[in-house]
Amino acid sequence: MQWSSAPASASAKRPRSICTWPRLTWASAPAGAQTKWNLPSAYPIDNPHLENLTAFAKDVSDATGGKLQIQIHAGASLFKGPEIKRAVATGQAQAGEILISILENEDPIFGIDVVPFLATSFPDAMKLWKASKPLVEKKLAAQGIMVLFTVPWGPQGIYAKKDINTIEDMKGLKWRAYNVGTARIGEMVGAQAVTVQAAELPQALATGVVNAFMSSGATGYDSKVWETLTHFYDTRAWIPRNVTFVNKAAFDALDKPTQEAVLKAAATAEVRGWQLWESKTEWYHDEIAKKGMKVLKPSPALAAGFRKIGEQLTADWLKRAGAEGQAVVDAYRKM
Ligand code: PCA
Repeated sequence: MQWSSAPASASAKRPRSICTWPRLTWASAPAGAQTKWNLPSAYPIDNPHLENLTAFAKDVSDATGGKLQIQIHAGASLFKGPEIKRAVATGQAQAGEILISILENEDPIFGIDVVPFLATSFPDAMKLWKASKPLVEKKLAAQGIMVLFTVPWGPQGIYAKKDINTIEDMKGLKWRAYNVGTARIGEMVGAQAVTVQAAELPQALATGVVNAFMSSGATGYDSKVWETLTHFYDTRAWIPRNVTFVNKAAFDALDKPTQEAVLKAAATAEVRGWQLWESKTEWYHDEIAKKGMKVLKPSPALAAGFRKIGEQLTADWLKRAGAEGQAVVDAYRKM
């Protein structure tokens, strides 16, 4: 197999049987030829998501005798997080990994994992994925994208530079958001919300653009949060997920055994990824504590205040997602 970014005029001269996708063509090549895929991610190389993606690429290479090489690009080095889905849909990258909830603006179903308190444990987050998977797959398939696997982050807590005992204490914070839901929380608590991708978070903290945010222990650790902030409240409000996907035309251009190797390695990666995050969640909390962060349980007042915000956000989400979203939530609750 080979892929080339031939201009339209050049591809027009090629045989009609080759598969075309905007800006790219995939043509059958002699057996034994090597195919190279690029897989951009927005997260740092030592994050468990990247550890898992690197192992996935190795599994694929091993299983295909090196016929399919997947090059992982960490830290938003090839495309920024919000650009990756489009890059894969248009074939600028063959595969990619994104935080699925950054697509919530496009369709509420992509934000089901970040509805507060809907699924706060790893087994529940897996159930929620199973309930929503057919719809998520269908919506991405309509854009020429095939889902390979999904992997969670750690549960989300609040980082700050002072005691947060009640929701009122969050007023006026410079609140870093990473998707629609976290921006909305910032607005609801009277903070100044600004969207900052994880790759830019260390700088936003260092320069004082933000002084509070919600995320996992891992992203706090990756951002060396202890250099600027002091408190982490383990609210376990939701478990966001990343999804790794592939341009369907690129996948279809592979021979059958290579396709099977990709799917098998993807299934293995999903299991390994969930295990990694289950086992590392406490580790991250311990590590940020060792670096000097106060890792705290939310006070009953803060927890209650957050529940209320969660209820409002859940109601908003259900309204936007309509009957389709309600059906997924009903299916999840029956699991
Ligand atoms: N880390 C990513 C998304 C969720 C998480 O735990 C971030 O903060 O951008």
